[in-house]
Amino acid sequence: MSAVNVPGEGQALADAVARHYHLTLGKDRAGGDHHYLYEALALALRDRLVGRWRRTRGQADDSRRRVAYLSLEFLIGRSLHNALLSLDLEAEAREAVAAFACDLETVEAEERDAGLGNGGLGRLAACFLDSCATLALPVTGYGIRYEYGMFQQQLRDGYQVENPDRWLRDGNPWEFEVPERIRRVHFGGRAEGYRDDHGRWRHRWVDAQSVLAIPFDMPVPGYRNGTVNTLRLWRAAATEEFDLGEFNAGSYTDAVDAKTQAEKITMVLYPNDQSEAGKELRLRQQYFLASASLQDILADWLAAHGEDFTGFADGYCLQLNDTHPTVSIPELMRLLMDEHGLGWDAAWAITRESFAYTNHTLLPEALETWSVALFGSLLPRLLEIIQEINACFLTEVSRQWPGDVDRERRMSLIDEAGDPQLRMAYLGIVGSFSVNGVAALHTRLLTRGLFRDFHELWPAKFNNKTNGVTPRRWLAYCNPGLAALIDETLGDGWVCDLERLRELTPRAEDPAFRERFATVKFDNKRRLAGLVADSCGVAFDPAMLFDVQVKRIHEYKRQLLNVLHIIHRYDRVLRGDTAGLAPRCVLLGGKAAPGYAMAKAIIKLVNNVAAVVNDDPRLAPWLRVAFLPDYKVTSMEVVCPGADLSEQLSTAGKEASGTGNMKFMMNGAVTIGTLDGANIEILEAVGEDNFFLFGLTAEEVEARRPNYRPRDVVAADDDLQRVLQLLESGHFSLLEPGIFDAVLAAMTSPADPWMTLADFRSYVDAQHRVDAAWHDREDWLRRCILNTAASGRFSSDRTIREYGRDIWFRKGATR
Ligand code: 26Y
Repeated sequence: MSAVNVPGEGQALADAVARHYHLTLGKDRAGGDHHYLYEALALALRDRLVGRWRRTRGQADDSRRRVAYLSLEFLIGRSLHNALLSLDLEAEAREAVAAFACDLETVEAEERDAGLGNGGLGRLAACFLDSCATLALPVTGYGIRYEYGMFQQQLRDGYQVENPDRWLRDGNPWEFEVPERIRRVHFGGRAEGYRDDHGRWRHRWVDAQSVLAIPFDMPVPGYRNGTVNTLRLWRAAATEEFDLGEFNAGSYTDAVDAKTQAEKITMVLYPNDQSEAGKELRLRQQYFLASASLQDILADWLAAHGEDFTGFADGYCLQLNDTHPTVSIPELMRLLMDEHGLGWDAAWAITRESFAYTNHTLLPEALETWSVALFGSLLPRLLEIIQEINACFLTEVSRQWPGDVDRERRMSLIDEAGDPQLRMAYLGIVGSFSVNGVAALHTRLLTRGLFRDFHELWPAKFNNKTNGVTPRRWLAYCNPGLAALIDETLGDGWVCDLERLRELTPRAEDPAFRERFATVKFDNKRRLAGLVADSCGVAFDPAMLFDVQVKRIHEYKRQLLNVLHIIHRYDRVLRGDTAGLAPRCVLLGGKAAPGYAMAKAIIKLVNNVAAVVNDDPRLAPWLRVAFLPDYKVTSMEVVCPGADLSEQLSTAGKEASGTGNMKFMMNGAVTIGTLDGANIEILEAVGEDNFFLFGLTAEEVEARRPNYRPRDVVAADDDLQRVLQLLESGHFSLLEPGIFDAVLAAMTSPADPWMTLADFRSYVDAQHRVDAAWHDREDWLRRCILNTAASGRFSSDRTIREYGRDIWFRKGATR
């Protein structure tokens, strides 16, 4: 990571910042406004990216397959430091802003997070773009430029309150509008058949309303390699002639109304992580992204190859980030057939060989379905195409399994039980040449469960791509202390070759190295304690164990298990049973979907427990608890370097992969977790001695489910009884009796899908092992170092290489 400073570069950057500050923004120094300084620095860096961007486009190799990564979410966070790191200009930028009597951190704090995603899936897309650019792969991200990103979370009396996130209010210096590539997207109307001039039977979409799609490009810089890729985000706007037509007809207000209707499409990100809403506007967003992006891709194809689409699938791979953009499959069919005159078979062969689909969840409530009636009224021509795809597909099924009507019903793209529904995941499978899960267990569960029939039909289509995270943001940038220590120990080069962290393994035995690692961790804990003090008003002592769980709030992630353990600890201290306890600061954070009552109750519970614990002086030496408000990408950049213990508590078989787990590991936290998602691979990489494992396995969970009796579990466990008693007695809800009744009822119900109480004992025992391990400081440090050393596999560079090798650039394609 060592800075290779080009002579004069520092002065050039300082001049550029001053020029933008004074000339582009028209400010003088007297104002001392940090925001303008941020903008000036961003513009100066952007200038340096633009030439590389042009060169990257110019060097596009036509013999190489290009990839479009289609995603409704890109959770990119801040861009300034990422640009600095990529361009290797941090020291120069520090000097440039010092001329304004400002430090770089203050300037960076002026940037708002681009919160264009909910959680894991959206952040994964952002990490992938970083790896693609760093590996110089021709990958373009396509997404939506939401006017309002993920809501801002506030806590009022311990309850979550949502505030709109107008992240673009002060402008976005990183984006370029590209008006010459505006597209037109249609909704409504009807499909009709007609005979064309050559007497061929064709289809067209008539009487539709159209909306403009305006692209905004964000640069995606590779790490010190001169590559700059593109993230193209679409904004919706009303068509001019629509406006004008209404205006001439004298109905100005109707014209304004049409404009707001059109713009509504890209107004707001749906904050429902993993729970299907079935809202028409959401379908509009999906189709808007699909149609605009495919038109954009086809325009490039046409410019290079004309109307000959024979090689299209060799030229492009279209990667679907979950089912959200899967309407792209029938849309490509429509464009090829209706707009470009291809026949069904040719269009289908191209489509099927172009798309690849990634599944990110096993939760039934997150599997997208669309009412056939709604879909047909909004996208009538696409419904026809899907029905045709389904008819052909079911013929294939019946050829394979003659007479197996039950299988046909199971596999149909349309669920006919009740109000007919389109099964988007099945459409994704049928219309793609590759289907992947995001961790080994997840892929296995998919092929044995949800997608079993499809796996039997096309076993070769299915593959696993275990997730990863970008070591640029999640180590080099967020943990400069550790990065410097690694630089000094291994030399540079590890940031793009993360397996080299393995070379740290023998250093775990070196007391001097352990001490330096400890110093870095302590500094990071101080920084995290500062964040907690500022945003929660709770004092965390960096000498105590920092125990952290940050992620979306969801029952399957079992923040409740964490709370039960906190209450158990509280109870022990009050009973004077402190033998062997490690003094802990427990931090939780995350957003609940606004309509998810149980998740919101869990937030309130954490806050109430925190209030009781923190107010009791007897607990001060043993336990502090805080809930970090408005958890986002930028928070994680401070949280993961400062954690000692990473809580990964999902019910086995429910978390597809997890990626927060990888960020903590990379930064030298030890995991306490279940055998779920990528935890399993983390455990394999680091070894059982360096991972606190607990809980039922996925198989055990399913075996236990039919005769699960939480009351028996409680009866057999004194600690759990006391914990539940404290909850039931209203000890944590004195002012609002009964507010946790629903939480208690859910946990103690035999139908509890998450089986929280089933894992309580095993979890508490694992926590005791954590305490014991903490007391042997040298041993603990050894574990931390070994976690970082074993984290190389979880670089998204490795993941992206695998996507490249097996999916995007696969040789001798069975495609
Ligand atoms: C249909 C809609 C309501 C919906 C919106 C967002 C459905 C799902 C989602 C988000 C899913 C998601 O974030 N899944 C996560 O993907 C990560 C990246 O692969 C995984 O690490 C994580 O385990 C999984 O929960």
